[in-house]
Amino acid sequence: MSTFRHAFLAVLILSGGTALGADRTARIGAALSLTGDAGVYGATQRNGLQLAVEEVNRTGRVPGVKLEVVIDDDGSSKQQAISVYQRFINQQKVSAIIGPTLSTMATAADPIAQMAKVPVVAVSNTAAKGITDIGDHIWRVSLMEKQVVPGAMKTAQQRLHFKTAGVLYGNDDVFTKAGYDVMKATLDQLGVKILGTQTFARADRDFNAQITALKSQNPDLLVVSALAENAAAIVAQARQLGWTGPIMGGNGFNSPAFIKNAGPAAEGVLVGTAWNSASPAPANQRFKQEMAARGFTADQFAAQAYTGVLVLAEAMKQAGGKTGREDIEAGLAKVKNLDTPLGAFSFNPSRDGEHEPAVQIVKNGKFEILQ
Ligand code: 1QQ
Repeated sequence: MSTFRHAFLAVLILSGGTALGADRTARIGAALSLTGDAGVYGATQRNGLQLAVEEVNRTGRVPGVKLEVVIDDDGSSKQQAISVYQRFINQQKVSAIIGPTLSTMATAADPIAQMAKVPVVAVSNTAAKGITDIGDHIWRVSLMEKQVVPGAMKTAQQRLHFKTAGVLYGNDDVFTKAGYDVMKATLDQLGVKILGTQTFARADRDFNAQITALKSQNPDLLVVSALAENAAAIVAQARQLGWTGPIMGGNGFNSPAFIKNAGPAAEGVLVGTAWNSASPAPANQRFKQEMAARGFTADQFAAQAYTGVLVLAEAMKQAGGKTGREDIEAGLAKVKNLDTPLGAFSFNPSRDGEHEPAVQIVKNGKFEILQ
């Protein structure tokens, strides 16, 4: 396929709704994994972005400014993420970038935005290292695993009283490795003995050897750091192999696609989450209603993407409706206690997001927040 045709097929421009009297267009590039093994995340991220852009434009949230989001697919690949960033920065001349979906792609592509002084708002990267520490142009909405996992594991331990664990993690992905580091540190801190640790690669489909090895050590809990596709296969295979004990996952599990693909094996799986879907706060209820009205699945990734657009809109508002790269950056620094579906959102001095996390369990084929 020619590059020319590819660009037309891959790029989707969202600019729904028209603000009265809008005289400036702020173009934002969103690098999402729409195909490849992280495609399940990108699909709902796109829906969240679309809803937010429509709302911001319809309600005239940034007086005098209309948002336009250019969505491009990174194919769940580092090289493609770099190309998408280069197009955003040099051809489409975006004011800011949202994404990319995975931390692995962010570590490869964000340095390009940093060098070009283009603000990036990460909406799903959870690795502690290699994202906002790239430099002062990188911001993030998504909570890191270290902000979510310790509390979630503590809650799980209070309920399940586990004393030992077996751990399985992907060792060729920035996020799954970072998630493992936090899980290990937390288990140590909680006095849970790790009886065995096994690894896999993103391309693996058969986890029988690793699960059998862990099961033979008879731990109280199985802990897994994996992306959604691998997570579903691991959980399904663990149940097939007769693992009846509790399973706790990391952020990769937070997609409804994990539940769909794992089927009944997903029941009872626990995972910490950045989105309290049960929050009665009006911003969250409105978000869920509007998603449902469009036939979209509301999940954590959609809520974070939606929040990313609100944060950028707020930054432009704080910048007095200016939409230049530097203006947005100055505005981002002023975002504080923003009302979002994730709760009251603020950035800390390291440009990482802060808000309340939650814990969820799979019940009857759906995530349910543990109260
Ligand atoms: C990361 C993640 C993934 C699960 C996001 C989809 O947390 O890569 O950082």
